[in-house]
Amino acid sequence: MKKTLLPIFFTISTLFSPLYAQYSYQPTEENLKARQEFQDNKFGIFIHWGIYSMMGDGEWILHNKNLNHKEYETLASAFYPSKFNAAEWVSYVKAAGAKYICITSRHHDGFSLFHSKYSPYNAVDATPFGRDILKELADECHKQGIKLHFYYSHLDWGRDDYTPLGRTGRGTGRTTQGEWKTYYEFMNNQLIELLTNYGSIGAIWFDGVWDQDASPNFDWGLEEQYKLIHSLQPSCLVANNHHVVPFPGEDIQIFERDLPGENKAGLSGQEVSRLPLETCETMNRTWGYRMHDTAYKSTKTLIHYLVKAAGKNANLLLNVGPRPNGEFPDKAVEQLKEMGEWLNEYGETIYGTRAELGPPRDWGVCTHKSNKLYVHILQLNDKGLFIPLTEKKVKKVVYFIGKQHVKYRQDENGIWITLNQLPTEIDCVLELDI
Ligand code: H79
Repeated sequence: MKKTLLPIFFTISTLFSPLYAQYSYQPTEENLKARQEFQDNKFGIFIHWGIYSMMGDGEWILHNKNLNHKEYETLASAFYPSKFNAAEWVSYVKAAGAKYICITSRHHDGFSLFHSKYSPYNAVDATPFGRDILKELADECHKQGIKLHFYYSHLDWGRDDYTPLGRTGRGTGRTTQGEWKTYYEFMNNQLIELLTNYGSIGAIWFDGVWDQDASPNFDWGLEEQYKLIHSLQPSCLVANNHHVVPFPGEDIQIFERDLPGENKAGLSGQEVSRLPLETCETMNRTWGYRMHDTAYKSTKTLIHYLVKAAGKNANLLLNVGPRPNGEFPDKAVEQLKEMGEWLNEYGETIYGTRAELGPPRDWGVCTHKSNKLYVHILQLNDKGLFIPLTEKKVKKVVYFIGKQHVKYRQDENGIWITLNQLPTEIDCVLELDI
């Protein structure tokens, strides 16, 4: 049996990823440790910020409106975020109970939010503000004990050496074609800067590989790039939002706007791997600041999303799109604070836990940590609850808040719980001693 499985495996992997079939990646000890810490952290804040924020219409405006990239680039000379205060950003993130920040070091428009020797189109050299946003943020994160991750776009809508043109950014007025080689070197040089000048970096979060979907044999040189990252900082986790199953060299698997295994937004049909997982989502509808997007999800919905993610072994990376002046939008600040208040009370049932996976439960999810199992009841119009828990012997069931005892009975099928009253909380958590 084993003899036949091997060739099948190789055939499949060769078919689907011809470029990576030969590459075996062995993560280092410190990398494996960083993965565990990443999973323990559970909650991060995504920050989409750049010169697009000034247009108040999201980070895709250059593509969406087919703007001329040279005209667009002049925005940089008006970028003066007078209210930018890294200490304030980090304190909002801490107040939210989040443990890390992932910020757009360079998005698809190509503008770098950090000082780069390899392109003057950056926050220090191209703007009157003249400050290295990432340096100030990194210093503050390290000071306040928040991990820092860098989003980095593989795709670029303005450079002529991002070639061939992909599926997006075809209307930005590029007339000449450069050499892929110089673009690849440029990216790697910037990655060296990001991993050398800003202290310890928790992850590099790539995005944009899907732009070359139409050329399946397109060689992004990921293997070498990932090796470069790991050689500079072995504990830095490599993530890639390519919307397919992870490639060798990647340390976590990410999902966009969906919980692992779900595909409501249409970007996540891929299988769920055994790597640590993360899903990113917006508070309103857009990533970059969009002035007319006031469709914020309720705090309850956001907390439910965090809990459901934990119940699927995934972290939540929740986005904020700061205003062009550098402030977090008021609504974002308010909701982050409310999430933090909830986590202050319930954090023990989220941080450091792992999912107790089982058949999907329409009422909620379960997480566990050492000898505690946490039953998160998100929606239940009944006092009765059944969990098919057979391997673990339950010794006690109490409400997590108040520690009031709850009646239960365990038999060979699982555990039958009878709640004292119908749940009304955002998340009614039961604590089971096992
Ligand atoms: O940074 C945020 C977004 O700007 C970026 N990722 C998040 C985290 C992003 N936005 N959309 N997408 C990624 C996915 C884009 C998918 C599409 Fe397409 C682009 C749909 C149509 C054009 C991919 C390429 C699927 C078809 C072509």
